[in-house]
Amino acid sequence: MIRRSLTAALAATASATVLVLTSGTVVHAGEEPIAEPSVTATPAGEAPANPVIAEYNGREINLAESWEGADSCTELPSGEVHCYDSDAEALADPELPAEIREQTLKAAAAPAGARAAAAPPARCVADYWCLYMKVGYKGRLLRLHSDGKKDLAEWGCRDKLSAVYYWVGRYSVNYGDAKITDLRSWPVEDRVRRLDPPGGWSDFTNLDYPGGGHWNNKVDIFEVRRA
Ligand SMILES: [Ca+2]
Repeated sequence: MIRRSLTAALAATASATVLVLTSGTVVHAGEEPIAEPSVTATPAGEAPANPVIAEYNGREINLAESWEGADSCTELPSGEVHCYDSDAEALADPELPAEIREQTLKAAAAPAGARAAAAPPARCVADYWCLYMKVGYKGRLLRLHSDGKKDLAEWGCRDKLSAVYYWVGRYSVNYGDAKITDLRSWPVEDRVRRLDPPGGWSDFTNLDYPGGGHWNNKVDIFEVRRA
């Protein structure tokens, strides 16, 4: 918690000014403030060094280059990534944990009224972060599960994120939160925002961006934080 509030304080303060932290520590102008290690992200316009290689229709595809027509992709517990042509195919993947499949099917089978309140939007599955490339939970969908920072360039999703949903199927799972980052060039600070589940952000054009504007098509790093 201390680390998070320190980071927030740093993020809120321009690097060029003298920082006076609540602890009394003074960081002089020109010195590097102590913050979280910066994300090793792909420079804009360059091909990522570690593109995500996924399995799609029995072959390997490089997501950083192209999704090659895939409708959605899922990060599986094994660390493998599978891509699909349909929601049914994604749900039927034997590598998707059975509890997640059961929770998702149960919500889909609920009566319409209850379903509207309880079920995740199209193609999202329980206990996953669902990242949509178009507003209104549309477009290509990336389902992320594992803890940590994802360089969206490696997934072919940089500057494309338009909506996010996290539906809690099992409250025993530590769902934590997520952080979205838009990398900026010095001296402008990277823009960071926390997303607190459960729930969704259906339209990033309505999500306020620091200093004006919105978050649509800006996210470079998506960090899943379950710890
Ligand atoms: Ca960006």
